[in-house]
Amino acid sequence: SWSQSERSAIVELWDKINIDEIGPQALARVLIVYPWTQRYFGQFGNLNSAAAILGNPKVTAHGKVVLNALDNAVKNLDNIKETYSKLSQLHCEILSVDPDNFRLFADCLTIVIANKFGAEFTPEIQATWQKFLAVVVAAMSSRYF
Ligand code: ZNH
Repeated sequence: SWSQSERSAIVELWDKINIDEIGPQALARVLIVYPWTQRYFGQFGNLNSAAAILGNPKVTAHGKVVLNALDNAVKNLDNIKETYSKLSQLHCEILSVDPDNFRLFADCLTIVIANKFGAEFTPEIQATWQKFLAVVVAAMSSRYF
């Protein structure tokens, strides 16, 4: 459960995030830093270099999809597990995405946010944000067996 200050830290940070900017950067960073994650995106075309990944329109589009899905978690802070139940099942049974990748994505997202907001992203806000993402990662992993 969340304290009032945790809730406002998450919501206030989230309100400042431009999904269309941060989503693509976070997904691109996962694909660059952890290149084995490219295996899930065989239909995405050229992922042969960092520049190709950053300029790939399918990566951009999918980064927006993933970050838009995070909006559901922010809006359902008390019910994140249930909110992602179907999505977790989809990633497990249909997409066969290794759940370790959710943590890699969460870490890259935090780094992109730190890079974007600088000193404004204080250690206290980071701690709360990472707690939030840990709950998201657990929820995304909850239907794996
Ligand atoms: Zn994922 C898909 C979310 C992570 C891989 N995804 C997806 C979608 C969503 C998501 C919403 C869409 C669905 C439908 O259509 O129905 N994700 C998500 C989230 C997260 C994620 C929230 C975190 C947090 N993913 C991820 C990762 C990976 C992935 C990390 C790898 C690496 N996904 C994926 C794929 C897909 C998806 C492959 C499919 C795509 C296409 O087909 O287009």
